[in-house]
Amino acid sequence: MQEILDGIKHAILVGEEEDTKKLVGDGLDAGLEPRQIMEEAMMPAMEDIGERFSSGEAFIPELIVAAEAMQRGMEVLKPHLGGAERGSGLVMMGTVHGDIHSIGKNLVRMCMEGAGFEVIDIGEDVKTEKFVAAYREHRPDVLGLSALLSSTMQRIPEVIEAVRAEDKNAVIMVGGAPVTQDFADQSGADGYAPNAFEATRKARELLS
Ligand code: B1M
Repeated sequence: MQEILDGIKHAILVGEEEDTKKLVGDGLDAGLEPRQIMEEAMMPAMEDIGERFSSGEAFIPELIVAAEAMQRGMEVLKPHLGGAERGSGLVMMGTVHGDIHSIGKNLVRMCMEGAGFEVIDIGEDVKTEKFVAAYREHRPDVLGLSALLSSTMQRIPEVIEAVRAEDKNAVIMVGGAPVTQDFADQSGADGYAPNAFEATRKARELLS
């Protein structure tokens, strides 16, 4: 099993999309849980490439090919991400303005869909006005905001304030690598989750 997990991590790191898909499938066939594949192979690969980027050993093209391989692997996992408990309700999510990171948000979306939520994904680099307009149009039960940069997470309080001006009862949850529970509380969010699995649990909790 460890061999498969190591293989997935390596395939993502070197951006081998076909190998990643095959090995994720092999892992599932061998009885590995989707969460284990995610937490013990796929996420560590992204952390590793991020550290290599920080230390100057990897560059943007390497981040991009690793991200593509990660996304292909996630597609294989997607049908297996359903939870035992079914959620219900409409969730709308997007990554804040100035931020094009999509993988974390996509994973949260997949887990929520797997758990029975209907999810409207309004994409990345979403301007505050677009969040408000989309909120007005869809009136989701939960709005999810994602941010991956310490700079762009500063947009979160602004989006929350603007959406609450539209609907003071809007239920809003936030997440992304630099976001913390403290930051979420200070921003006025109703919920925070550190990862996609917790995000699904938190959305259920907020709707119950
Ligand atoms: Co960028 N990047 N990146 N990047 N990138 C980071 C985030 C960074 C930490 C890398 C580093 O320096 N070590 C760093 C940010 C530093 C900081 O601000 N703190 C960084 C930087 C600096 C940049 C650029 C500025 C680089 C440059 O151009 N010089 C640039 C910015 C572009 C922009 O947005 N304007 C940039 C660009 C890119 C790529 C486009 C090349 C690519 C993204 C491709 C894509 O997403 N389609 C990329 C990547 C791949 C990364 C790393 C390596 C991986 C991110 C990722 O996908 N992680 C990342 C390093 C790292 O994370 N260690 C890095 C895997 C993913 C599953 O985890 O996104 O954390 P994550 O999501 C988790 C949780 O956070 C949570 O659940 C998810 C799943 O469990 N979560 C939520 C996320 N959203 C949530 C919402 C919720 C709840 C939970 O509720 C609504």
